[in-house]
Amino acid sequence: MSSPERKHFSTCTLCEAMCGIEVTTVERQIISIVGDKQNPFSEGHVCPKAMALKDLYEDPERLKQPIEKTATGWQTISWDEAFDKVAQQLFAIQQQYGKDAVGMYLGNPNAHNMGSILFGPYFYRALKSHNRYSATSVDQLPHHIVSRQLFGHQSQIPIPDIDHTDYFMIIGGNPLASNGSIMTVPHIKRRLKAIQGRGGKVVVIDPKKSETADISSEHHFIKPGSDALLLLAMLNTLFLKDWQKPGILLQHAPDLLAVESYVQDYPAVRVAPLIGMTEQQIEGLVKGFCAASSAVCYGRMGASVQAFGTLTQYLIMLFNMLSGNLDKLGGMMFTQPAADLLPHSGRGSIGQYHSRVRKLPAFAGEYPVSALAEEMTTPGEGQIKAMVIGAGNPVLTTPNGQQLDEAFASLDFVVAVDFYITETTRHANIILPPVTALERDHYDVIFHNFAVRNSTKYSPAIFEPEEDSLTDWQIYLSLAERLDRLNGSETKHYADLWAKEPKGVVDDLLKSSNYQHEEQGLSLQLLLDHPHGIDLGALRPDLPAAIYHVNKQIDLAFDYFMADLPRLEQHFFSGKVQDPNALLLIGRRHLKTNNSWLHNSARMVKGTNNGLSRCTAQINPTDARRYEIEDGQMVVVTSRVGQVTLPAEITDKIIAGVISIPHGWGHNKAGSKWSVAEQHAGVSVNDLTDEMVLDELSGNAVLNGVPVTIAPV
Ligand SMILES: Nc1nc2c(c(=O)[nH]1)N[C@H]1C(S)=C(S)[C@@H](COP(=O)(O)OP(=O)(O)OC[C@H]3O[C@@H](n4cnc5c(=O)[nH]c(N)nc54)[C@H](O)[C@@H]3O)O[C@H]1N2
Ligand SMILES: Nc1nc2c(c(=O)[nH]1)N[C@H]1C(S)=C(S)[C@@H](COP(=O)(O)OP(=O)(O)OC[C@H]3O[C@@H](n4cnc5c(=O)[nH]c(N)nc54)[C@H](O)[C@@H]3O)O[C@H]1N2
Ligand code: SF4
Ligand SMILES: [Mo]
Repeated sequence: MSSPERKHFSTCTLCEAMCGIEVTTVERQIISIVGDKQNPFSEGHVCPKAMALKDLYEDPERLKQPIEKTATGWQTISWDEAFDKVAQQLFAIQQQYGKDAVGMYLGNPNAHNMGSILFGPYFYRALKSHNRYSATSVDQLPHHIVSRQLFGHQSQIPIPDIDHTDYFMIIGGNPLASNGSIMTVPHIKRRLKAIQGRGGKVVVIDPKKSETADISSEHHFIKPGSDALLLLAMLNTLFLKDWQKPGILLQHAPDLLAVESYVQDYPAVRVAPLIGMTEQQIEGLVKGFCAASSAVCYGRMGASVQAFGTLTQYLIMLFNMLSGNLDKLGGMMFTQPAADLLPHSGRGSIGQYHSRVRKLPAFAGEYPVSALAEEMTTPGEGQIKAMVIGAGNPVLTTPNGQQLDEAFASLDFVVAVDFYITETTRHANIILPPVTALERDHYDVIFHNFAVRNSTKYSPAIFEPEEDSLTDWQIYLSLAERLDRLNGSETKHYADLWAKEPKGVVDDLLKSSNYQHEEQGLSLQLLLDHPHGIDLGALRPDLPAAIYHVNKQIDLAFDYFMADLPRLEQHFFSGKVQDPNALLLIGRRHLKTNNSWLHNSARMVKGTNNGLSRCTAQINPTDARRYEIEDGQMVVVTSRVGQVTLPAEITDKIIAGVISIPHGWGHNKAGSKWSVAEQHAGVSVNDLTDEMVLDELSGNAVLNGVPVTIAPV
């Protein structure tokens, strides 16, 4: 008799949208993955990537056992042997060179992994190294700093109330491809159309007419990296026209109107030529925004990961406040998550200590990842001699990847917690592979905090763990316990942690929430009884409760943020001439990619534009004529740090003077092991991005607006 089919209700963890999925299995096989129509949050939505969860699960190249690099190649070893060896090596290196000699890089998938979030910290604490890095500093670091300063907690980030707004301004985000970021929002297209359906507007500001711009009500091209200027001019216009209406927000931020004095020097007429817009366009944006009964200005990747990313995010928040749209229905709103980690997590320290070589400030215990290579290669006390990589591929995802690749090769010891041999983990001496997402319990401890609607959902592992398989938290806890023992530290608490598991922490958090469902308080058990999740309602106005500062007031921190204005002046108005042949490099995402690591799924890499690989250099027809480049022709792109050769794709969707190359490609390094990805290698755009150019307020990398030159091969 054949085994029966079983249906499981779970959650896709690949991007931030938290789509509910219905997974059909027979024994340990996945038959199908479709959207869970009964999930109250995602209502059946999934994107093509959901099927990649199956591909990942089935991938014959995915590691399931620890492996060790030996003279004769990779050898499988037991978990115990692997843990012992790793702990002993890290301990020995720290004994010899000091605690900071072991560095750690944490990648993006950790944010989607409740085990790593809740129990990973035991391992970092056992390491006691200052050399901690993560993908945050190639991504959302500016948002954390703005929220830390204004609202008192790095993760208290307000979210666009997309379902109630009448005017949605998107600066440097392309949610139609990314499915939203710092805005957990399944069904984005439907929700954007709904804004237009109720007579509202979706306005996109982007150097490219992106997929989102294509369905917008208005799209305005902007010169990469100049968004801070646009925002300054928008604020200037707001005061000039006397359109400011902060209303009740003045009670929470009494010095809000003082913004006027900082933006005086930025009238639209001064700024317009530098950003590639007209005065009329700028005024029109402000007018439309202020005339709407509710409006929200939201900036993401393109606005954050550029030379003035932190200033831009700050000015966006000021604009929302001065137009009266913070903490208002249809504006930027705080969330009320059921399992709220924020009160139990670090509020985010700024510049408590500095990196050894370049003296860059640490934020929340992490240095900017742009400093990682130099910390490995510059001799002296505190030099990194060994690295731990957890769910990250920084050789492809961080600036000057080529240099970082070489730096990794110089280390004494590398351990990776990952299930692939990637461009980065190929440097490991030992790889510790956790199970994939569908084989572990899941609660979105981060993304409920960023969701456009309050909801709660727990997804137990779909499969019983395979024999001899471990999840991330079990790996981290095993290492932490061993390290603590070697260091002679207290280890009594580990027994409780093993028994409690991350899900026990989630249960505690749920039980401490004020939410009720059908007259019952929330708990893990209640969520297990409601496998599609539970809707907890729309976002609610939440000031001043949402503020973590003791005085319950928003701290506008003018001195901190406006201190960046002289640098901005210098950058844009000093008369410094740009290389007339430079194009400005920006990035892009495709619906079927996920940073660097879904290219081993044949389903995700097939079906590309014009028969070209997905990794093309998009340029405007004007630039193509200027440099005598034909569509599909190979071109060499050069920056201060490196050079890549890839096919050109000529499109008038991109503004002249700009070139777009996606990240996460470049699967052509000897020793990585994902054969499908290697057939679609592409090149790594981060061989062009510059680790020495930073958003100086935050130390965030500058991945958009990088000057490059281009020539046909
Ligand atoms: N030029 C340019 N560069 C960029 C960007 C850009 O827009 N332009 N975007 C930046 C952004 S926003 C980000 S977030 C970073 C991402 O940068 P990273 O986080 O460094 O890279 P990922 O490609 O996400 O790599 C994730 C790795 O984790 C592994 N993995 C997946 N799931 C799990 C898991 O559950 N557990 C463990 N242990 N491992 C797992 C995968 O096999 C893969 O090797 O890239 C950044 N880099
Ligand atoms: N399919 C898919 N989805 C993903 C990911 C993925 O790799 N693939 N990655 C996930 C991750 S880790 C993240 S952080 C999110 C990111 O999600 P988003 O923030 O939506 O990022 P992108 O899709 O890269 O869109 C960035 C947009 O900014 C524009 N841009 C570039 N430079 C500038 C500039 O200087 N100014 C302005 N105004 N615009 C600019 C680009 O043209 C692009 O349209 O996506 C997540 N979702
Ligand atoms: S949008 Fe796609 S990748 Fe993101 S959670 Fe939903 S199904 Fe997964
Ligand atoms: Mo990201």
